[in-house]
Amino acid sequence: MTTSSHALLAVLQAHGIDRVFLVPGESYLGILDALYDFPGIDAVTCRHESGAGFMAVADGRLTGRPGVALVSRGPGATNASIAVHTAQQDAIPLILIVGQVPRADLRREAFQEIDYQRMYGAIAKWVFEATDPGQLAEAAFKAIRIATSGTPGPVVLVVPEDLQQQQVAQPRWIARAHASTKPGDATLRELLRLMEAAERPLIVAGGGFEVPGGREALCALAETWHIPVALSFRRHDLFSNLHPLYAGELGLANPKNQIDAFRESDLILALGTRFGDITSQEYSFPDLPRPSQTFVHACADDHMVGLHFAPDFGLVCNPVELARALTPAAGPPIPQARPAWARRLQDIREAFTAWPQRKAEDGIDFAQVVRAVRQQASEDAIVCVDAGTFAAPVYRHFGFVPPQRLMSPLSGTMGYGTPAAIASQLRFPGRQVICMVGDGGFMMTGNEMIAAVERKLPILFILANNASYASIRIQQELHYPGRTVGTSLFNPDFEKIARAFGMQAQRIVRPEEVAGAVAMGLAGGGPRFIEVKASLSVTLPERRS
Ligand SMILES: Cc1ncc(C[n+]2csc(CCOP(=O)(O)OP(=O)(O)O)c2C)c(N)n1
Repeated sequence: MTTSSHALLAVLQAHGIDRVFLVPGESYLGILDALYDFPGIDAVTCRHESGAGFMAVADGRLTGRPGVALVSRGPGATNASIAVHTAQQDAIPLILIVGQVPRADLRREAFQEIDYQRMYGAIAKWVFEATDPGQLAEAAFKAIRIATSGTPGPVVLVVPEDLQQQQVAQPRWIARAHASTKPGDATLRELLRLMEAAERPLIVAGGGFEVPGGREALCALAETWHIPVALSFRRHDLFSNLHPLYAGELGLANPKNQIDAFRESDLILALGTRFGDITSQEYSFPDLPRPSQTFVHACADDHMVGLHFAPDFGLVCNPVELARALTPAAGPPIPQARPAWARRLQDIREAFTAWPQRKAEDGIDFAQVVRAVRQQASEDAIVCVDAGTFAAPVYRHFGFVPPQRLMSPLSGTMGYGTPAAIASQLRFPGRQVICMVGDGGFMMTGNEMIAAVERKLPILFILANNASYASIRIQQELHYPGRTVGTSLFNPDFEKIARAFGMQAQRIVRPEEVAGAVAMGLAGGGPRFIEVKASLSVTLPERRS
């Protein structure tokens, strides 16, 4: 016999979960107490449930296992909801464990009670409120299965406080990996025939390749067939951005000539991607509902295959296995027109991603900082970015080369960057972790930075201080020129804040200081902080006079 909370944690641990992120609460004291007996599970204490949730989302992304966050009922659960939404949008496995009022008080509008089924119903893959202590181990098992299968995503386990410490049988729930799925031989032959014939094929690859061996399989497929690769929204780190076959990311700011060129493709292999609204340029590429190209859509989630675009081949399968099955050992014949096609897409991408040469009068052009980071980052650096216009050069110009990683929220949420950096460095203590964050986003979850000091994590935090919610200010200037409201920021002394946290900190105001500051910041030895007086004007649209 064991307690119900021990049973729950034992199932999580048996599935490789070795870290949880939490803000404690009286509603889950029983689970916390059981955690005391699991020294193999690192409990990371956070300062806000959004921080705990974001760390769990980042950890889930890096491990492929569910990230786990534990939060209290009511206020804790509502604070954590931003991470549930992010996990859903980003397709990241997440388990959020929420304490709950005792069963006797359920649905009586008790203190801090919420009906989580209703609250999380629209954003979680599964919400389960236990009514019996014997259910916890099974619920943990199902949570892992559901969070990691199909399109990965968030699940919420709700545990009333009175059933957390009851005696139950030892758990026997162990998930075995499912046999991998790939199309039958006849379909594979047909696909190979299409790939041999296509003059202007294009691979659009997505998060399905974010698994061990996925990047290698994608690269081998592209190189063997000499097919250009476009990556889905913010999946820059799946394929070398410097590779001649890299055609670019389908994101928020593609130039028209690039999308026009993509339209000229005669075969699209959409592999491991949901092909959602941003990747599809608001459902305008390819043509909807019937693409003009031969359209192959392969995704592990049957709900996603053909959801927006009617494919000629809709394949519910493991995209990595498919890529391997479509990569013959001997190089296949390549149509003559293909090298010129690949070269054309490469030229467009190179022109678009060339570093800008701008002159800023009111501070440092943050693109310069990103460039210095690019030049000095290690080959396996993990770059964590928050939401904001400061991050635009990261997406457009950085040029990620695996195993470098880009940790950035597909959901576009502010507040992700700092917690993601903590989780990344905890997961990979030997890798360089760099966090870039705006003054807006930093004030949302920057408090989590204290964990870097506590645990001596050598993260480099770079804050772009433009005294503005500039992303929104830009939109205001575009749509309501000269009428800005609510987007100017009155800021504290960030350098002093970082020092007060116990970090080495530096403020830079001149372009000449950038390279040296980044070098110092990457020197290691503990967390370091650079506040950049960032130009606002270079990011704003030109005023029409
Ligand atoms: C949690 C959250 N709230 C609001 C927004 C809307 N939003 C997107 S970017 C942005 C401004 C970001 O400001 P800052 O962090 O200073 O970066 P900047 O754009 O100035 O570079 C806002 C308010 C959001 N994406 N996420």
